[in-house]
This record gives sequence, structure tokens and C-alpha cells, in this order.
Amino acid sequence: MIGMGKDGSDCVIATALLSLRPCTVQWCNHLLWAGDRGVEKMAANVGERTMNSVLIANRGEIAVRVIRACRESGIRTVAVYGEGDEQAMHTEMAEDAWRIPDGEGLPYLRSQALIEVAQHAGVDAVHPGYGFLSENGDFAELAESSGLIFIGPDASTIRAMGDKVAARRIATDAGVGPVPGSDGPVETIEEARVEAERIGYPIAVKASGGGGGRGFRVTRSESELEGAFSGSKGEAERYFANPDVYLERYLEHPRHIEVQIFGDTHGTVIAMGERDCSIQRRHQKLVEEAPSPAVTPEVRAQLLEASEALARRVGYVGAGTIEYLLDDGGSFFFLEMNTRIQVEHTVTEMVTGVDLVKEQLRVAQGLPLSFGNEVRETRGWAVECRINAEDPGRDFAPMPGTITAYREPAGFGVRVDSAMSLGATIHAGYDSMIAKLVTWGRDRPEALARMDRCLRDFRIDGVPTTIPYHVVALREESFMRQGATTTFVADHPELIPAPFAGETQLDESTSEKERMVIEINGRRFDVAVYGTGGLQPSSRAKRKRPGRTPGSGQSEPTSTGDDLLSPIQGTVIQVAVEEGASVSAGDVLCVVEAMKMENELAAHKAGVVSSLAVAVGGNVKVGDVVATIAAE
Ligand code: MV4
Repeated sequence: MIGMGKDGSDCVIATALLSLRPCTVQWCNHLLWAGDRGVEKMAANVGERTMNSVLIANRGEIAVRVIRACRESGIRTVAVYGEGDEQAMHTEMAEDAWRIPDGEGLPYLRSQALIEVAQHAGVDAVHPGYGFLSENGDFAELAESSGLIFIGPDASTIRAMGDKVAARRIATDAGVGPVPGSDGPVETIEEARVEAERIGYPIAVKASGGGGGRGFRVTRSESELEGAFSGSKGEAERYFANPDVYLERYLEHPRHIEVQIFGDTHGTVIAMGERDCSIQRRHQKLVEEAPSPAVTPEVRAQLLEASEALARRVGYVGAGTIEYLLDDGGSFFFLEMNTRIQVEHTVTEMVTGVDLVKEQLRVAQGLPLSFGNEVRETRGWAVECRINAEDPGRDFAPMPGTITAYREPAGFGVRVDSAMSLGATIHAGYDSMIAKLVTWGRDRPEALARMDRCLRDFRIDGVPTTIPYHVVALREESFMRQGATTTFVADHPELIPAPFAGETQLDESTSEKERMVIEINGRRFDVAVYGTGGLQPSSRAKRKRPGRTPGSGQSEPTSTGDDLLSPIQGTVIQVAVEEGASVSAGDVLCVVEAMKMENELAAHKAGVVSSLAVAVGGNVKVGDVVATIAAE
């Protein structure tokens, strides 16, 4: 095994000829790139770094998405997996899969362990996906200093944009106005009062280390400012290494618009068009579309120009997203920049025709962008619905469990990105997304009608899903006409379906409903049978009913005797009792934060807390003892 292109300087064909690895994918890869670059260029590929193999430091649909892009690019894939993911789709699809060694915290967050696996597996590059380590500057730096290509922008860009106060300054310097607000972090409540008066109420208080909804508070008057300020600061201290908070003018009913940008190492930056992500719940996006029904050609030209100016200013390389709030007068304000591939990149792909993950792989190797400004002439309309295992009728609480029936919609203009299948489990402690359902149409009504059809075609049993909400929300009259603003979910309580009452894999007390197909006089009937009374229902195996592992904000811990075990992995953000305290069954003992959700762990029985094994700031793993409760 000679070189394998790791130092980026060896001739690709020479590597291929000398390679003794019995791997057809690599052979194919060399041939592919040889065709792409030309032999002359390969001999002097200064600035290019050969990438024959990639470790995907992620799980779920995005790991699968990256594996697909690598395969089409002739790049060998190495998956990693943590506890419970031994049979996950991404591990089966990759050419190789390695267990992430034991350690602190979530497996997919163990930077050092992941880099060690990458080196052991001999890969050239690491793709972080989204979430987890994707916007961790230290991880990017560690990868690069370990001789690996980090597929994303450099560590300094990630860090600059991760600091939201710094990002506001950079945007301002690039001529892209942020929402009017404080120039830097606001240190004290006195300073906050002065700044808020200057900016004008209502005021949004945000955490500089935040992003998403963390540390986000709204206050409409000075009397509420202190509570919002200290609440935001508390969350900033608990969740982020950075306690800084800043103030912004709170815009009442803006749209959430974001622009996909792409930069290469040759100095080209192109803004690829906008996405409208206004429908959110718990500060997580639920529906995204491209283009935005609220963006006129004039506003679009300004948005794309502003986004390119900002990306050029920081010499941006790779895929990135610039988020804005758009008011109903067509003014837009910089919010933050995300330095990763995003969940909703799919809708941009559908209207531009560009595979953004394959483009990431190109750019990471030092190749120029494969497209030019023509991508701005987007074609048709694309909508994405996030299909999550959660109950819209219970404030969209995640409800992890096992999928007992699964069939994806298909057909013209339909795309499903998922890592789920029949019998797969949505784990508590990870994101509850089952699938991203994306439809394309020549225009918005066609894309929406196709989405409606696909939502109804999608069959998922065993867990509640967001599908019932999507079906009614997308048919809502004002949404159909003009799309939504960020307050859509709150403004339309009538669209929220009743709490899920169907059969879950988790539920012991379900009705004995079984589905059967019968035929009467040559006509086929699909029937539900309640109580089979000795009849043998269809071929479906009797379902197993393992222990309940709900994630409805209230995680029901498992227990063995006196010991209360954690059902999830996460960070302890609150401890509600002390050793020696008397508790009743159901009393909250501590709060564990995992994947942006707070989970209350409650006493499994009454008694005295004889020992407490958790402390604020500490980590717990699945099965760790949280507390021991002895009889009084
Ligand atoms: C805002 C805002 C209005 N004005 N900032 C920031 C984090 C993101 N998850 C929500 N954010 C917002 N920041 C100012 N100055 C509106 C939002 C916002 C939002 C607020 C409430 C409910 C849903 C929302 C969806 C998107 C954006």
C-alpha cells in the first residue's frame, strides 16, 4: 500500500497500479478521477488532495446520504457506530464499519475516538454530516492536524460563525445588516436595560454560543427584561462554554429564509438560491421549501448578493447556509450562518439539480465548483416534510420506538431520505427523525399536491409521527396561498391533531386490532379486525412488546430493585433532590439533556434516596445508575 494519496502529491495512476488492496471501488475511483482531471493535471495536482476514502462521523439518514454521494464519486466509505447502532442502515451500507470505542458522552461526539478510528481504518477524510461534531472547530482542527481532510470549512471559520456576536460583526462588516441589536455581548442587567431602551421593545435575548432556540427569550417590556436576561444567561452557561448573551429587536411575524452558499478553494463563491423554513416547532424546522413563496425576484437578487458578499468576506470554502429573517415589507436581516450541510439541503438540490454532498467531496479535494451562476435559475418547486417519531398532539414530544410497518411513497418527483426500515428502532437520546420526504413539482401547487399524496401513501406503524400534522398544515388556506411565517404553528392551534391514540410498539394496553386482506366475490377488502377470536390474522408475525422507552419529555427510567437506571444518554442539567431525601414514586430526581430535549428522570418507587450518582454538568449513559432508592 503505497501512499494512497494521503500526502496529496503522488500520481493517482501510480497509486492505483501499485495498490495491492483488493478493492474494486478504489480502482473504479482512480479511473473516475483520471477521466475527470486528465493525466497531465494529475501529475502536478498542487493544491489538490486525493480522497480515496471517507469516514462518516455520523449516523441515520445523513450518514446514508453521504455514503450514497461517496459511492457515486467512487470513494470508499467507512461508517462508525455506537451502542444500539450495530445493525443500523448506515453500518450496513458502508464498505466498512467500526465501533466507536467506549468513552465519555455520546459515541458520535467522541472526537478523539473518531479520529483514532479514522486513522486505524486508513481513511483520507472525515465527513461530519450535520449535528454532532459538524460545527465543532476543535474537531475540524484535530482532523486536519491528524492528516485527515475535514469535509467542511476550516476551524477558524467554524469558530467565528459559532460565536453569534462575532458573526453579527462579520455580517455588518460585509455590508449585510443583522437584526438591529446590541453591538457586542451584554454583561449586566443594567447594561441590558440601557441597550433595550435604545433598540426598542419587543426584545429578543439570545445566547452568543447558541443558535437554534437555545437561550432564546422574548420580552415585550422592561418589567420582563430581567427574567429574560437571567434565563437566557443561565441557559447560555449551562449549554455552551460561552456565557455571553446579546439583544436584538424582536420581529413579530418574520419568515425564516436561508440562502445556500458554496465556495471552493479557487476563490469562487456562489449563492444557490433560498429556502423558506418558516414552519418550525420547538425551534426545529418541520417544513422547508425552495424557492420561498415570499421572495420576489428583486429581493432574491439582494439576498443572493448579500450572501455572496458575506461568504467572500470570510473566504468561505464548502457548503454553508446564511440565515435571515424577512419582514413583510421585503427587508431582510442577517440572523446567523451555519457552516455545515443542513437537513434541508435536499430542496435546493431538487430545484438546482446539483448534488450538494458530492460537491462537498469535490471541494474538499481542491477541485473547482462543478457549476456556475446558471444554478440561480432554479427549476420548479420543492417541499420537504420532516417525518419524525413524535406526537403533534402532545406538543410534538418525541416518541421513540420500533417501526412495525413501513412503506415509503415513491413515484415521479418524489424523494425519501431515510435510514429506517421495518423493525428499525428510533432511539431515545438521538434525533427522532424517521425520514425526510421531499417532493418536486413544476410549480408550488403541484409540489404541494404531490406532497399531500405522498404523506397519505407513507405507511409507518409502531410510533406516532408528524404525518397527520403535515397533512392538515399543508392544506391550510393561507399556507397554500402564501406560505407561512415563523409563528405558523402557534398561530394555528386548530391544526394540531388529537394526541396519538394508535397502537405503539411501546404500549402494553393496545387493542387487539389486526389488519387483514379478504376477498368477497372477487372484490378485495382491506379490513381491520378487533379480537380475532381464534382466526389467524395475516402473515404478520405477532409483535414483540419490549419495555417502554418513551421520550415524551418525560423519560421513564428503567430500574432494577433499588437502582434507578438512566434510559438515555446525555448531560445532567439539573438535580432536584439531595441524598437522604424522601421521595414518592414519580418525583423528578434530575433532568438530562439529550439532543436538544430536556428529559425528566423520575423516581421509580417511593423511599429514601440512599445514594445519588449524578451531578449537574456530568454525563450519564444508557443503563447508568442515577440514584438508589431504599425503603424508608
Ligand atoms: C428571532 C425572531 C424574531 N426576531 N429573532 C432564533 C432562533 C430560531 N430557532 C428562532 N429564532 C428567531 N429569532 C428576532 N430578533 C424569530 C425567531 C424564530 C422563531 C421564533 C418563535 C417561534 C418560531 C420561530 C421560528 C423561526 C425563527
